Amino acid sequence: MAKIISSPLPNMPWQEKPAGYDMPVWRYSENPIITRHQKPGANSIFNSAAVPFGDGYAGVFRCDSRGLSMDLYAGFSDDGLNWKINETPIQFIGADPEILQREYRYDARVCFIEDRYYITWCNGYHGPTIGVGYTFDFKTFYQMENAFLPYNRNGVLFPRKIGGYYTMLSRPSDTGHTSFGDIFCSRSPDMRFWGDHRYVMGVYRGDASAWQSTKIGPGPAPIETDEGWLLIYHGVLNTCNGFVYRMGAALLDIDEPWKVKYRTKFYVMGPEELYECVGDVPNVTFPCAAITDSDTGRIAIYYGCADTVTGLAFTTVDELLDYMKKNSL
Ligand code: BMA
Repeated sequence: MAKIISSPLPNMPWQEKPAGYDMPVWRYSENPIITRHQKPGANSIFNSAAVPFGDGYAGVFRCDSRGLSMDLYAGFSDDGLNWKINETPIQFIGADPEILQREYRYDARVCFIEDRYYITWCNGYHGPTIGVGYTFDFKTFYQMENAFLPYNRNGVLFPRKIGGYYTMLSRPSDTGHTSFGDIFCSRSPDMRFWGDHRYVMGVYRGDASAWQSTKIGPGPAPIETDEGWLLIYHGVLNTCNGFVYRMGAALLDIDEPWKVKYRTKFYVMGPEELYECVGDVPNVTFPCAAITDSDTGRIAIYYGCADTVTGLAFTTVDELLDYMKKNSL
């Protein structure tokens, strides 16, 4: 068994793979775990992040209001399945007042590094860029400077410093519904000044792997394993009916994570169920968080479904690594 390098989490949500199922990632049978109206006043709750916190779990949720404004809300759960989401959005403090001004906030990732939970999200600042903040308790949230110039989305931190630097994946974009997108890696000594920008991987041009031919972006914080960083990412195909978002997996070098060792030619999960195919934006499965148990190699993936509700899916480190090695680009 490949080894996940983190802590045991024996109480994490889990279901065994259904008999006869031939995909490496399978859905929780009670999906969606969060419905569109779970919080009063919400139009939709999706593309959200969960982490172990205390004896249970905490998360940062994207809730679009019935005015369709996009904002981030803290939420809590005992079991990672049943969530209570705060009624009011996160109010960040700190930073320069100019940076604190909210245009829009969406698609948060949460990553525990050293002593705190960092939050990265798509932050409106004269166009989308990567907002960065942190919390110790999911009650008080501090905002820092944006990591990059606009336009950028999908800022995803690694859970520890690599070679002495905080390290972040991101996907440079445009002001709209970007029709391109490759994954890059950047480093920072202090979480404020980012540089050493390196290309990690891009869209696949050709029909052998068309599901990732329009744009790709990092999903959950990479999972450290004894074989490298396991990255779950999204890949997009542009069709005559719009974008279709599926999930893939890659293995990145442990010390130089801009070097890709394997990358799935076939998607590992895509929109199939009704709640993934029908909603405000049809045909979207968008992973934003993964929780793991180092003892068993289990992985639970939180993903947005059709930009409307939140689903949970399961896999293991061995399922993904085996699939990747057998079907690598
Ligand atoms: C992306 C982001 C995501 C969304 C996806 C599909 O550009 O806006 O939040 O899930 O499009 O609409």
